[in-house]
Amino acid sequence: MGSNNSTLSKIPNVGDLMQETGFTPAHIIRLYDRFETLDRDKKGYLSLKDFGSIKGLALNPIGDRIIGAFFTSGQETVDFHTFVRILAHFRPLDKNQPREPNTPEAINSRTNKLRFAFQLYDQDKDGKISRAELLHVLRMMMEMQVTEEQLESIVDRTITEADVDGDHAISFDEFRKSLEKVNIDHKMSIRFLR
Ligand SMILES: [Ca+2]
Ligand SMILES: [Ca+2]
Repeated sequence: MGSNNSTLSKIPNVGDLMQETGFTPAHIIRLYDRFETLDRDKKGYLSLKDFGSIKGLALNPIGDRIIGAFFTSGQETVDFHTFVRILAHFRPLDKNQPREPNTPEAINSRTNKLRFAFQLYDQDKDGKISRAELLHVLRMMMEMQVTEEQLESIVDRTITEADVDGDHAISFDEFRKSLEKVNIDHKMSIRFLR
């Protein structure tokens, strides 16, 4: 336990971080080890290059988009707190732990998971997934499995089915409604923590 406690004591505001993300002390210690391993030059932060060594991401067709999510506010480095906050989106929902009233929504709530997934598509951040944005992501995900023609028809069908207000794009609400029955934890099971 001694060495574990000393890991935790190295992390500023670790109590707040655990509360915000729902990670246990054991999770945080594991993530800290992971962070230190990724930070090969011992800079105290991660750069884009450090993410290249995460195998699960290198193999993920939209791995670049997920890595991009760590750098969303335009900064070029990721500190431990940002690292943990982004990863918290991938923590499975706590089905047996109803939210206490008056507490902020958990990072890994269904809505926040969907928001995270939505912004992987919405690259220009205008709040809508355009046909071109959807086409781009699906092309990455499907790679060689379908022809361009099939891909375009999948995209058109997806937009037609999801688009309620008829602007030929998918808003967050439309996105959420179209994924109502999907198990989001399964969709987001990107196992780069192991
Ligand atoms: Ca957009
Ligand atoms: Ca729409």
